[in-house]
Amino acid sequence: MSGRIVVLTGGVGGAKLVLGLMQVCPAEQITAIVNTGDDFRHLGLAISPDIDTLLYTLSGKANAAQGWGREGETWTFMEALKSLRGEDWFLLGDGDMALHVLRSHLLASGETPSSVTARFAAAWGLGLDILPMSDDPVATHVATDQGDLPFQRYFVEQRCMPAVRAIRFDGAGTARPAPGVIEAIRDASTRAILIAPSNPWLSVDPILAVPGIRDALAAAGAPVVAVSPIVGGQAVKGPTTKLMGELGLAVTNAAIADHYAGVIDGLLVDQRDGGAGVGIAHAVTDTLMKTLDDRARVAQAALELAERIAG
Ligand code: FO1
Repeated sequence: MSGRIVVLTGGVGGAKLVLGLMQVCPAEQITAIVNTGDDFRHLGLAISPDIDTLLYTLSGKANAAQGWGREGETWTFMEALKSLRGEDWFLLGDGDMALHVLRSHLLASGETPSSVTARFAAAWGLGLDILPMSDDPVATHVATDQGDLPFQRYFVEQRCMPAVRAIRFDGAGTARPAPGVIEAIRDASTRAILIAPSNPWLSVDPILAVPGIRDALAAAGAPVVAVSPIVGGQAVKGPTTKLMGELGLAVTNAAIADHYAGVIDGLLVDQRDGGAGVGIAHAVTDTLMKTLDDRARVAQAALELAERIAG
């Protein structure tokens, strides 16, 4: 089928779905809109984890078991950093450092995050459009029982242990959608807009918080279908299950559908949970993505649900 596929993604689960999409439709038809709320400056470097996880995953360089960084990474830089008593809570592999150093250099030279991301995607021959949600800084912070934490301090340094009371996205109010983001959502040739099974509160909400994006999705001609991050009554990876409990939410697909109310037209749910209480158009499949075939199956099922909704 022709037509553009737009996918909103962040984190590890998101990258898996995009890789699945790459198996079922030409890369040139895919536009990924990526969360940049995880971005932060560390040791003077501009770090953009969700962009990098996607670049590594789609280029076959990712450390799949770890979910971030490169397969076969070496750690000479970290050993030297530790010997100098540098901050060592955030691990920067030797190969990974090339991304951070080059990105930081290009940004300092005046390039935009969009331009740098497109340059890296082209260098690795990925073929799809990878768009940061915004070229303006947006920083996810979590208010916890241990105080206010920038995202990486919560996620990595504190290993998501603090109880989350609230989440905010500093800079979102004045951030503009990156070039191409609104255009892709509104494109008449766009036949489906997918929200990957990323953490809705931590990885998708920052994208929806950029002024103009939520409204564009709500008004989009193409159906918007989310893939639920819940499998068998809990989220597969990361802090989603714990976070939902802390936010006073039941870990159900009904809660996911409620969270995306007004934005999505359909929800793809796992066969272990079924569609009870979802209330909007939905489809049921095995959404556990362990193998490449799994990822292709989930991507295909999401596209078929979108097609059914487009009717
Ligand atoms: N996640 C960790 O749990 N520990 C790390 O030391 C770590 C380093 C790191 C370096 C570069 C990068 O792009 C991602 C990195 N991540 C690490 C993952 C990062 O915290 C992301 O925010 C998560 O993938 C969630 O999106």
